[in-house]
Amino acid sequence: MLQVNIDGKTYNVNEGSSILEAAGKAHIKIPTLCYEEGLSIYGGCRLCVVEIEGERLLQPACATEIKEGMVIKTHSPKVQEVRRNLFELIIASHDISCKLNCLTCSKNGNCELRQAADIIGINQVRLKSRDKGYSEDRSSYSIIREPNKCITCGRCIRKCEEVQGIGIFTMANRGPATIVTTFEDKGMGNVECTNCGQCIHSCPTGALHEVYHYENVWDVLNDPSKHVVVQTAPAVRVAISEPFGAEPGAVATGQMVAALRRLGFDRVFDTNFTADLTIMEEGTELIERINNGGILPLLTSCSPGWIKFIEHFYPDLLPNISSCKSPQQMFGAVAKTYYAEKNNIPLEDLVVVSVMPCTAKKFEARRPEMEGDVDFVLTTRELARMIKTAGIDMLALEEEEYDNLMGVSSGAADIFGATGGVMEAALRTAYELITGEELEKLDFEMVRGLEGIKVAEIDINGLKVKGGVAHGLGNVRKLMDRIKSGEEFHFIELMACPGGCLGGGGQPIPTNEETRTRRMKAIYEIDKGKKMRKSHENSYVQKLYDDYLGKPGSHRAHELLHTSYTA
Ligand code: HC0
Repeated sequence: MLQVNIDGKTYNVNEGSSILEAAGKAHIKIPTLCYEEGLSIYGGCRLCVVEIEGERLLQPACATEIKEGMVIKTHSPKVQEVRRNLFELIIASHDISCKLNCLTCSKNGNCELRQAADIIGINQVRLKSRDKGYSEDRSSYSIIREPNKCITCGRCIRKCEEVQGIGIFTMANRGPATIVTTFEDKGMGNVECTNCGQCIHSCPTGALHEVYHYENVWDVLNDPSKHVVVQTAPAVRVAISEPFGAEPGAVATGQMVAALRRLGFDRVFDTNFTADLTIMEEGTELIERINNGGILPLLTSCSPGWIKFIEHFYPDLLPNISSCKSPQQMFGAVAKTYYAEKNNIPLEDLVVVSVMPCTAKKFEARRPEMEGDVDFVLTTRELARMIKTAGIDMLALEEEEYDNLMGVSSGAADIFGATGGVMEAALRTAYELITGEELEKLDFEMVRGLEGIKVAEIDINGLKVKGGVAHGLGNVRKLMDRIKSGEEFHFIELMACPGGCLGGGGQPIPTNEETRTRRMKAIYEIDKGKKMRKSHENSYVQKLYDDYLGKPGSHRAHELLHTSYTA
């Protein structure tokens, strides 16, 4: 422990801490823009400068390590003046047509520039905002980049490179002309972007945001000739209440369902229903591959960011990918056949909308292999915006139930939203279907939690089934390299986003270590509270097989629920 004096008070601080960390522990807020927990230190914005006794120059708190006996002033007049000047320079390179009112900006309500302005005490902006004149990058199905709002903090660059292990962004030009761009300025849709949207969580301004579908959804909701059904992904229910002021991890399933009905959706269904269906199909595929000497390990196929990643970086492993469509796409396929036929709804009138925690799901819905299953994909943030725009006080609503037929699901489906959840759900079903015995302990703790890579072995009828789990594409890459170097597994779950879907690029801001942890806890509590906790016990899924699909892995099931990917 080291002793330091911060703003006149003495603190004991862990060796190796930065001034920023030490101040944070002392509940002193120092403004930052280029700093983000979990990323390397850049020290570029300089907004966090502090005064250190005995040093002539101010030092950046994020990049300066605490030394024994340091005397630090975090908000002295000198510090404040320098911060105000620096802030004005940053603002001058940002498109502030919003004048920091953020009326039309995607970061309305959580712009870090606005938050920094509050701490610094900005009451005037003397420099004129420079029109950089860059055009928006609209080349991606999932993400829009507005370079005029970029303040070159470099967080998106570091997130993409250090956490996701890809690196599609780079700085170009020098001095005031510096910008963040993609390789040869090709646009995000034309480089190795996986559409995961983690860069959106890192962007302190509105320079990165999802491609909005909510206006299209308003249009169909307001068209009386359309029958509009909606599905909600497992991880949305534990995050949707955050934009309404609730604590992260507050569960709002019933209120969300009620709000969706008030928005005008004709039926409110659950992606969890097809998550249970996925377990039946993927479980069958796994058992077949094990029994018939098929290609192993079987790799999950539900995270579209991961699918894009394997196509770009490990195309030789594509035969290992499960042929199952993701639950989102299975839902669309079933809605446009089984549901439409059962209810005599002409296909031209039926619109399928998804609410997903994920930006890559927008890309997935447009993939030529399965285009048409799902019409529009809203992120959790977009849904919150629609509910607010309709004047609905969501948290005050009485809870409502999903519609039947495709709205009933098991706890195994709920846990799909957390890293390790698909593996656990599959193990619960595989064990019982193979052995014919009831599984005594349903909780597979060894595949839970936020550790980057998890490995587990379970004995099923004498066969030691080895599973692997990785989340965040940086970890996914490490696990893929282990497979390529010969390590043997039977089944591997891969999710593009840190924490799994609960940390998806479409989730409310902030999405960080704390919110991920709390949403994850909520997901496991939902599962624990359910009576039905295994996918194969879902009677509505069984009915779908009886009425329409035959049995898992049938010809009809393959036509509707399976696909293939090519690099
Ligand atoms: Fe997920 Fe999914 S669990 S990918 O993370 O498998 O987005 O929540 O909807 O499709 O069910 C996301 C979340 C889903 C799908 C499901 C899977």
